[in-house]
Parts: sequence; C-alpha cells; structure tokens
Amino acid sequence: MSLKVQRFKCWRVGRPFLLLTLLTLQPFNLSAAKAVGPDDMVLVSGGEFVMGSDSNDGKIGFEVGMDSIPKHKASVPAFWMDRYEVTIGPYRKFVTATGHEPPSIWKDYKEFGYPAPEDNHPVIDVNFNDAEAYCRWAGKRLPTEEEWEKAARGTDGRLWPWGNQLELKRLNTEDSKRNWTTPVGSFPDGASPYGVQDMAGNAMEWTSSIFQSYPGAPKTIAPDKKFRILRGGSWGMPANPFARPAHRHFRLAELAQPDFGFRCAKDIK
Ligand SMILES: [Ca+2]
Repeated sequence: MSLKVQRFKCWRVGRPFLLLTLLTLQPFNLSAAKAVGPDDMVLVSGGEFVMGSDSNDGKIGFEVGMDSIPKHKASVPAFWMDRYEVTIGPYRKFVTATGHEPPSIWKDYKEFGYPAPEDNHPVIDVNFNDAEAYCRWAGKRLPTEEEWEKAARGTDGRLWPWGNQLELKRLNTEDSKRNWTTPVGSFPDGASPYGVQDMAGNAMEWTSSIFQSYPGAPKTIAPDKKFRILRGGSWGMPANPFARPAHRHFRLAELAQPDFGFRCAKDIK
C-alpha cells in the first residue's frame, strides 16, 4: 500500500480515536458587509463575535470537542477574505512561477484512483507551508482561526454558515457520498453571512494559528508551533462535528492530505 493511501486511510481509521480523544482526554494541555475586494475577496467587518462552543451546541466530547470550549467573545479588525477556497488553476500558476513543489497527488492520482486535478476544484494535498507560501506569493496571508471563524459564522454564534440547522444539501462532506472535492462555489446556499463559500466542507482549510487552548478553558497546554489549526471539515469527513465551523482540527504543519486545502486573507490597507 502506498504511503499516500496509508496516510489517508490512517487518518480515516484514526477518526474514532479523535472522538475518543475528545471524549476522554482532558484538554491538551449581520450587519455583515458583502463588499467585493481584490481577487474576489469579501470584506469581513471588524468587531466582536461569538467564538467556540458550549454544551448548547452538542454533547461535549462527542459533537463538541474539548478543545472548542468555552464559548467566548473574540474580536478581529476588519479584513479581506477569499470568497472561495484557493483552486488548482491559480495554484498551478504559483508552482510554475516559483518552482514550488506541486502537490504529489497531481502526479500519482491515477495510481490511487483519484480524479484528475481540475482547475476549478480546490487545491488539496498541501501542507501548512505550501499554503503560507502561496498566500505570500499572491500578496495575501493565511487567516487566523479567529478570522476564519468570524468569516464562517458571522457575529451571532450560529452553528453553521447559513444558520443553526445542519442541511446536507448545503455542503460537500462524506455524507453527500461524492467522495471527492466539488468545484468551489457549488453550494451557494451554504454561504456565510459575508458571502464566503464552502466554509463547511469541500477542502479543509489551513489557518495561521498555532494550536492552543482558548481563554477560560478548563485546562491549558503550552502552544506548540509544530501544530496548526485547520477548519471546516472536508469531503472525506462527516459534517457533524467536523465541518461545523467552531470545530478545531489540529495537525502537524508539514502534513499534507487529500483533503487539506486553504484560502487566503488580506489586511485592509
Ligand atoms: Ca472548505
């Protein structure tokens, strides 16, 4: 079995352990504007919003990870956010322009039975460093997880980008049985209050944030730069809890998987 298939299968097999971890481990220690910015970015307004989860959002340890509590107020300055996940088309231009190593899945997709890369699908099989390098090349940056969550949930603490009820027709997750990415923007009814799309499902998205406990968490751990936060779940995961925007997913920064993608943010000058 190839390393790539092993990696993905290990991840899938490992999901019960993730849930077990969430269950058993102590914490490791619109007023929304829809202005269109450069490169089809949308303006996310600055200010306070509801971040994180509590027991009202689901059973702690099952639907709500121990690392996602408590629910708290956070605040970010206004910023630009990509409306869509970064797609293969522009990522290919980045690779050509810079000589950056392309995702290995571009070469071996046939071997593993994956669909051929298509320009309007999100780029996947990228690690944190790839994502950061692309955003820098594009004159942007990765969003923090605070920015990502505000762009996905707005200010009112909703559970999903469109509201409080999970509706599987609004996103691409394992539940939809597509078993792969969809072209970005395929679920316009799944947009967030700011008009940002695919914030639940499709490609899971790297943020710039280092994994650490939230303020007021029952227990804290020291931040570790080796781990970065991904958000939003993916085509290969059940929607609940993984694609719920408050769900945190931490992985080694150098890890690439066939469902790891990203989008970029940008400061307002
Ligand atoms: Ca996504």
